[in-house]
Amino acid sequence: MYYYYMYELQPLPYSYDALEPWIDAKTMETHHSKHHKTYCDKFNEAVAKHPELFEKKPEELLFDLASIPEDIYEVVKNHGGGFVNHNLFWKCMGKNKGGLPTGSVLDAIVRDFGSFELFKENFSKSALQQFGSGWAWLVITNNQQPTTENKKLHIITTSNQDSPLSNGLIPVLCLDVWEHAYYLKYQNRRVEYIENWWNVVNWDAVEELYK
Ligand code: MN3
Repeated sequence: MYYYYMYELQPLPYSYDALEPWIDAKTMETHHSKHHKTYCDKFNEAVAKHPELFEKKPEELLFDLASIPEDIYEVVKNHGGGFVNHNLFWKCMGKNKGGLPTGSVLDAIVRDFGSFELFKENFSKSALQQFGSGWAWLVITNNQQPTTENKKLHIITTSNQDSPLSNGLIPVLCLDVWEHAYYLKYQNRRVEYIENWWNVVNWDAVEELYK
C-alpha cells in the first residue's frame, strides 16, 4: 500500500471559535473534525485502490474527472469534491474579516457585476436558491491562458460536492449551503446564515486566489 502519499486533513487556519458570533464553534468543530474528515478518509480509501493517483494533487483529479477509473469515480467526485471544496471554504474565511474586497478582485467584481453591492446581492440570491445541498461559487470562467485583463468572474452554484474544477472553472470564493454548515445555529434560516457569512469572508485570501 502507498499510504505514505495519502491526502491529509489540515487543521483549520484559525480556532473553532474564530468565526463567532456569525458561525458558532460547535458547528465549525463538527464541520471540520467530522464532515470534512469523513470526506478526506473516504477519498483516501478510494484513491488507495489506484495508488498511482496519489502522485496528483486532489484538484488535478477533480479537474480531469473523466480520467478517473470507473470503480472509484463516484467516490472521487463526491468525497474528493468534499475534501477540496472544504479546503477552499476554510481558506476563504477568517477572524475579524468581512468588509470590502480590495485590489484586483474588487476591480474585477465591479467590471463583471457592476458594483460590489450587486455582486453580493446576486451571490446571496444564488446561495439561497440552490435547491437542497450544494455550494455557491465565485469562479474564473476562462482558465485558458488567463491574464489580469481577461480573468472574467462568474457566480455559479453546484449540487452536492460537485467541484467547479470538473467544469474547467477556477473557484476563488465559495459558500457551503449544506444544512450541516448552519443548522445548529440557524436551523432553517439559510437566508440569515448567508447574510451573516459576509462578515467572515477573507478578501485577502480571495485576492490571492484570483491572482
Ligand atoms: Mn460542508
